[in-house]
Amino acid sequence: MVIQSFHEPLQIPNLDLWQVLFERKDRQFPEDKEIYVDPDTKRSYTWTQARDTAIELGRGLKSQWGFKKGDVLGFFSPNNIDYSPVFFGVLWAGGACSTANPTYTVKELAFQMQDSKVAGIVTQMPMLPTVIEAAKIIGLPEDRIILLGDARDPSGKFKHFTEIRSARTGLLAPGRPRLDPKKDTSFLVYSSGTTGLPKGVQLTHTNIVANLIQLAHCELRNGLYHSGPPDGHGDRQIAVLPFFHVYGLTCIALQSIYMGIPVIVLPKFDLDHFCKAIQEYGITYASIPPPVVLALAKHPAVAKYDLSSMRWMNSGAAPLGRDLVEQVWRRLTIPVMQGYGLSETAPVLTKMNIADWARFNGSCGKLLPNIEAKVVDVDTGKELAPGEGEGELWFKGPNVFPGYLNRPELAADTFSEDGFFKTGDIGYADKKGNFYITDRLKELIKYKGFQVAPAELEGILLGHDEIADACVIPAHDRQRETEVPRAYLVLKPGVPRTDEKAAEIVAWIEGKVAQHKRLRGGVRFVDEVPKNASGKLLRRVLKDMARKEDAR
Ligand code: 4UU
Repeated sequence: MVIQSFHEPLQIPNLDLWQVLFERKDRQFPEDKEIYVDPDTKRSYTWTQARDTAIELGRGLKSQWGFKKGDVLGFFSPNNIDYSPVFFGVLWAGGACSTANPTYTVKELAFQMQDSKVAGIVTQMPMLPTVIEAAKIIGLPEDRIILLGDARDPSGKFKHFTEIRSARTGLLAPGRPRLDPKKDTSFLVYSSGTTGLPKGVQLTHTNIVANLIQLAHCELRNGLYHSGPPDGHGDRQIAVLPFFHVYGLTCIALQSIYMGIPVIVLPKFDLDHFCKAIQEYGITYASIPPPVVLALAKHPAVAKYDLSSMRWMNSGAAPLGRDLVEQVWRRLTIPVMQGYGLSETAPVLTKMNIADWARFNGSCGKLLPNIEAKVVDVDTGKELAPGEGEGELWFKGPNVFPGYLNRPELAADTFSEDGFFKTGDIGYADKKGNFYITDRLKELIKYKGFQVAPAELEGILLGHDEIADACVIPAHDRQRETEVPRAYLVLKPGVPRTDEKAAEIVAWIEGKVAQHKRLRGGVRFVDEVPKNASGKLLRRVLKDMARKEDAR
């Protein structure tokens, strides 16, 4: 049974993202409205400044690098107000952006940049050494590394992006290539999907355009997203979610310029910095992951600030405990509403309506417009009606990606025969159409909303001299409201199964992976890792074991 959205279907224009953001005629806010604001340096971009910076950069990339339609620029940077104007430059030139986690190690960065065949990488001074090493590995010339942000290279060797520009001629400079919004990629974000290593999720222009329109429709209906009068007293948001991840990318970096909502851009989450900015700028809403909800519910420092301007918050990217939602409400009278989505769906699929908030705590909301869903029984393949029970969640809609980069063989496992995307998430819909996520069928681990691919850690662990076999699964750290990776290991004969050995392995892997992939759930030694007759890891058995252990 196909579950339909209760919203009326929306018209999704056949335009590319640049056209929708910068060329549409029905913009509801003035062009000199400040959109991206840095609270520390006070530097900002208005809508026009973001557009003009992008055109100049796009023209510069074209004339100086020969950057053309289909080329890819890699991003390796924490949030900064320059981040979006730079990716708009790439979009202007008809290219795509491959956004990477700026805490990646050299190898992790090289993997993604190689896989997406970047023509260049944009970064900031503190990450420059990592980028230089990664560029060497993939054979990218050093003059294709450029900088954004406030710090410049004192030696002058690495150019700032503002040095790669050519002045625009006329209001909307000619020279943009013609794109096919339904086919051409705008962003390549990386996700491990249901199994294996991270893969490039090809988000088309239409995928992102659709999600901006779908989301805006819901939030306007909720009475949110006021772009406000020209003097700027509309909604204001704050970015602690990173722009390299699809949640921060669509819901903050892009939605703000689409709807004309100023966004205070923070480089990372720091509770005091976050609360101070909310108070100082009268922030009215925030998209956040569950650990930030936890901090708002419990951290004593929150009491030092006046957060009364905040009208609502959206939590997503990982499960959120109902009691935390209640605690935030009691402490701050802020409703925290949930959304649910994936990199592969650009990202939002379901969203809570404000009218449902108090009654359906624990739900991640209802289907966005133009989205259809199925709940499919994992054992029988039966399609379940709302209220009939839980199964794997499948979705179809204009925001669903066409496939993984260079991996056409994955299509058969990723999509059903009738074109539904199989998420690998387990959940159900109630009779009112509210969705609930209850478990995960796929391998993925989410540390504070960040993806950890077990296969990647297992591959590294198997490279350890003393490890014979490995299986990594999510454990639950309730204190931090997050999953953490835990390794079940078979040691080679004669290697002692001691606490020291466990600590040694945890420390060994720390040097090899980005911070969020560390084995925070620890290491457990076992005689064998459970496998089925054909040798496939039975993660479920260990996941259940971990669940029992963590519940103690
Ligand atoms: C339980 O994390 C994301 C996208 C997050 C997002 C986007 C818009 C959240 C809210 C919102 O409004 O993408 P990925 O690809 O990094 O991870 C996707 C996975 C899902 O498959 C699911 O397992 O993250 C998990 N997830 C959630 N789990 C995402 N949202 C939720 C949720 N509850 N609300």
